[in-house]
Amino acid sequence: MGVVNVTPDSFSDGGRFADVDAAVAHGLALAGSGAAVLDVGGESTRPGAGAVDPAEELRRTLPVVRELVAASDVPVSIDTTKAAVAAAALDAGAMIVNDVSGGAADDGMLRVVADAGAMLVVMHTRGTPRTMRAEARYDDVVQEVGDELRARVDAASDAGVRTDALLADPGIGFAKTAEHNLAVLAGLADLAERVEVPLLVGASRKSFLGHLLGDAPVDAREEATLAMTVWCFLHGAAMVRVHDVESSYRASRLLDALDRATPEGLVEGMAA
Ligand code: PMM
Repeated sequence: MGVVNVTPDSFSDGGRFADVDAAVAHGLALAGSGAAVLDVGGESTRPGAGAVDPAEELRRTLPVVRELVAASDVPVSIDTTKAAVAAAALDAGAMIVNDVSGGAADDGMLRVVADAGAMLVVMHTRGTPRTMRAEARYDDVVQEVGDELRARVDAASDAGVRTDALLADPGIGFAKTAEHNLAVLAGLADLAERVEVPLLVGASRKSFLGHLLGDAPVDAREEATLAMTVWCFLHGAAMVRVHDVESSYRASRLLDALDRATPEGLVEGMAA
C-alpha cells in the first residue's frame, strides 16, 4: 500500500503533495513502482494533530481519488475516519476505506462501507490523535491490541462488512510508545492468529525507528523501514503501508522467490 498524503502537515511528507497534480503524479509513480493499493489521505493523524472538517478533507482528497481511479488500475483507498468522506470517495471509485479509528470515530462508517460492498482496514488506536499519547498503557500489549482489534473486526462484520473484505492493522505509533511498537512487531505472528483477518502494518518512517537509530530524522529512516517490511512479511503480515513503494516491492519479490525456493532446486520464474 503506497501512501499518498494530501495534507499540509503529515510528519513524513506533509506539504509535498498538497496540490492535486503533484499528489496524482506521486500516486501514479507509486503504482508504477508496484503498489497494490494507493492510499489517499487528507487529514494528518500524527499525535496532537487537529481535526480537519469533512468539507476540507473532501476538497483535498476527492479530486485525487477521482484522477487516480481514472488513470490507474491500482485500487484506491481513502484514509479517513469520517463516514461522509468515505462515502464520497467510494462514490468516486475508491474501493477500500482505511480507517485509523477502526470504524469507531464515526457511527455511520461501518454502514457506509457495508452498503458500498467495499473493503475496510480497521486499525487499532485508542482515543483521538490529541489524546492517544496518554492512552498508551498496557499490561500485555499484544493481547490487548489483539482483543481490541478483534472487537473492531467483529463490529464491522456485525454491521455487514464482509469478513473477506477486512484487513486489520495494529496501528504502529497510535496510542503506543516505542516499546509498545516493538512488542507488537515482535508479537506480530501471535497477533495475526488472534485477529483472524489479514494484517496490514504501517511502520514506514515512523518516529520509533528514529529513536532506535539515535534520533534519525525522517529522511534517514528508509533502511529501517525496509527492515520493517521484511520483518512484517516474515511474521505474518499480508500488506505493508509505505511511502517508498519501490524498495519494499523489490524486497517482497525477493521474499516470494525465497518462499518458493528449495535448497535443492532453482526458483521457477527467476532468471539464472
Ligand atoms: N499511519 C498513518 C496514517 N494512516 N493507516 C493505517 N492503516 N496504518 C497506519 O499505520 C497509518 C495509517 C500515519 O502515517 P503517515 O502520516 O505517514 O500517513
